[in-house]
Amino acid sequence: MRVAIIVGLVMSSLIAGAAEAPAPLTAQLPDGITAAAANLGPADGAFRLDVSFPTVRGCEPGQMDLQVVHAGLVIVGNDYTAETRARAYASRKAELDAIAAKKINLWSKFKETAAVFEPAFIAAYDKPELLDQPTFFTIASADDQRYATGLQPARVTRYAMPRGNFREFLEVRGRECTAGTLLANYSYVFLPQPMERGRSYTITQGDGRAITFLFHEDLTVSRALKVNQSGYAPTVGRKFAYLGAWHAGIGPLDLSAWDGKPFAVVDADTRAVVHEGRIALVAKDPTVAIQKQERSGAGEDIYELDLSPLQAQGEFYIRVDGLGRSWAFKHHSDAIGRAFWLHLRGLFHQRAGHELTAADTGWPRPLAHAVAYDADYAPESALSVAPVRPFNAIEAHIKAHPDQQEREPTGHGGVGGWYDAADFDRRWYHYDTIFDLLLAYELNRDAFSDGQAATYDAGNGIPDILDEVAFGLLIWRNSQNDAGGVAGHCEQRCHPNSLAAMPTGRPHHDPEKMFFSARTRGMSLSYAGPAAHLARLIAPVAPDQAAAWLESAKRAYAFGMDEANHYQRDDYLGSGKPYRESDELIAVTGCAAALQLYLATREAPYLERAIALYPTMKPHLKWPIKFVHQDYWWAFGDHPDLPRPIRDEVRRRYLDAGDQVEARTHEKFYRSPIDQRSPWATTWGKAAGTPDARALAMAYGLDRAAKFRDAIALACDWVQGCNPLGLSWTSGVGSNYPWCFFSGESEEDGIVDPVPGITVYGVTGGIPMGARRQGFNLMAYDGKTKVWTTLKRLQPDDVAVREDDLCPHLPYWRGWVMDYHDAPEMQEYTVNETISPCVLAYAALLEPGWMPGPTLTGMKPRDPRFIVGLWPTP
Ligand SMILES: [Ca+2]
Ligand SMILES: [Ca+2]
Ligand SMILES: [Ca+2]
Repeated sequence: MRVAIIVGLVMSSLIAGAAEAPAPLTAQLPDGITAAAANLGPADGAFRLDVSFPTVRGCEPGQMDLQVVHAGLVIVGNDYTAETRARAYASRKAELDAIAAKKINLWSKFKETAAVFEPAFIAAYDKPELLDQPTFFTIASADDQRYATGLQPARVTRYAMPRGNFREFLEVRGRECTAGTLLANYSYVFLPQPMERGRSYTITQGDGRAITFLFHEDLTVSRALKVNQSGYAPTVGRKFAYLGAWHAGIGPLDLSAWDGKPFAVVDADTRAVVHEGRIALVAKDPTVAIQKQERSGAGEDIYELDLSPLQAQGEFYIRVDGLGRSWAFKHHSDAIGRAFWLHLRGLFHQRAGHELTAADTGWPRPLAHAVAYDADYAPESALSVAPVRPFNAIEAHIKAHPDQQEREPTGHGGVGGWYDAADFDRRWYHYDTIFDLLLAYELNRDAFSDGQAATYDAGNGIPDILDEVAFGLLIWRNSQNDAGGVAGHCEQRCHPNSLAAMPTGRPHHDPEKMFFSARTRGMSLSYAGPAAHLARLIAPVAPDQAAAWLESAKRAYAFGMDEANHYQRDDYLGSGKPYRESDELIAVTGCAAALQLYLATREAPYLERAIALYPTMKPHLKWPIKFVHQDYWWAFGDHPDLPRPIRDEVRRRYLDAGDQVEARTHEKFYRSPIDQRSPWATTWGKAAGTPDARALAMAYGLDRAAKFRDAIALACDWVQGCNPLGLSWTSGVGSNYPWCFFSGESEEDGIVDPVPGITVYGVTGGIPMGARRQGFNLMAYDGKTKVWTTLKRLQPDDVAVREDDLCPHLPYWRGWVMDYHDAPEMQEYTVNETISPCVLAYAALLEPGWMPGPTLTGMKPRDPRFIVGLWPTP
């Protein structure tokens, strides 16, 4: 670890951007405000940021931040990670240089370096203790006479939490990479006098850092106001913004002064008021009981701002006297459209085995993983796990076949499908994504068109959302063998870069080969259903392609229905254990495939087979396979040939599920469809809310009830900003989104603004161990006693901490760690758990004929100065 090199990508880019002039305005400025005083962000991007940003002086850009809560309270952010590391290195330079010069293996060097450096860092990390002392801060104003001479705060409290990762050259990797936590300190500065509209204030700290900002309710965002940062659909009945704030580490911030007070919805261009309402209390610090533990849900008193009566369409913000404004949002079909488009982009950016060109995206990347080889391992599904897991199976296969040849001469068997997550595997679970896209299309056919996604799929006559389905299925079609069998897993022998062999974490730097799993009956039938479904949907516009998909589906079905092809091994890969592929998976996917082949061909034998298989399918449609929704298409639409009893039974089940989920959106909380009384943690993407909206979308597809559509919209609101953190959980969507998540491509593409369209797992209800040790406290590990010791508490004494690990007591939905190194379970994502459920939810609300405009299709990475999420709100 060469600790001297610490100025990361973010910092250098911020410096580079600082000299540019602010973008031109489209909106009128309020009287008496000049553009220079306001320091506005751009108004002409896909999301307008023409709100006032603070101006930082006296420290490295990016290491300081200011967030306004209301006229009497601002939150000053300070990050000392980089300078502390530099001082720590200087304090032990001779020892660290000596270790660096040693001829020992890299892992030993890493450990020896850490043993010297980490205590030095902890010793050097002293500034934060000043950050709750009123004498450390002076607030002055050139245009508010009350502050002419500079005043001290009435009160200051502080809090510390991780805000991302920094980058550093690591010899153990031989390159710069993400190495640790950016430690953010937040000082809650209670002002001695409330700020006045239109005045600028400078807070100067005892360490020489200073930050200047404007207070004006038309230009200054209050972080206590939460909106869907893309916006709301005019066609939806239930629309809300929220007011609430947590006094970090302490409890709900008292906002009762605004209870019953008016709010205005203001046109972002003309500043005309288009709607007025009154702020109303929803609940005082409501509790949740997720994981059977009753605790504060948001750490807030939650107030609502009812936007349901809003009639005007356009781009607006909410304004509240003495508080500030919200982020800009649309009340227009584009509000749904642009979020839908970006979620679909998330899949496009996860596409495997092909190049993303600069013509198609502002985040291009080269070709990778276009080749796949054959191996003989069992693909994993919800109903089958083999005794040897795929990584080990592939490793064994490589050892046994050192002369591995490409599967086909052209070598393009690896094209198609989506990277699962930060890793590059394509797997059976991705049929959930196929399902989401097919359902999206079936729900709302008139909303989807060719050219809508603005990629190279434009102009082929096929609605682009179905091109995405085709791309997802292509990997499996490419795996199809002469007998018709299809693989269900395309994997490598290890996670990317486990062997430290990649120059960066980007896909095209991955030297590991991809291997198809064995062709099994269950996987072939899993493929046959959606392939036939796709063929049916594109037949009117692309008959040749439809015929090819149908022919492939028929062959896969024939393979899957033939018992002679059953995959079984007496001694699976030398494990000494037998393996036999799951009969349950065959029953479930066989029935679904037969039904889809019937709907595509109207050939009676397929229907007869589907009806015969239904009784064997039904008992398996429970957890863990429930989420595959294999029986849904029996109930969707009104096919007179399908037996009425089956249709009614399936229909009832999905409507009941939809009713249960819809009921949750009436709880006195943020109206998400998430079960706030669930016995399970909100892991694996459930925190996004949109996975639960699948049940709503399916119910909506059956009876078109407005209550289901409205509840889907509330799920969209939750994931895009109507949540305690006021955060959009999707990169590129809205104003305030995660910037540092578990994606080698996004982290190492040289672009600060993250790859768009990625919805992270989010809050899981716990604080990951790594963040306890390096984010909320600084702990050291004794390799001899194997004990962790807290060397430095990062929280002040007045923040209640837990006895066992000194971590703060956090309300459930505040346990947010934007540090993928230490909290991968929050900063991971997958195409099927987070991205495609968002596509589906927004697709259900999309207006017929919607097309993106040029600011969206031409979307480029945001100037780092305006990446709000670099400093999350505590
Ligand atoms: Ca994976
Ligand atoms: Ca197309
Ligand atoms: Ca990036």
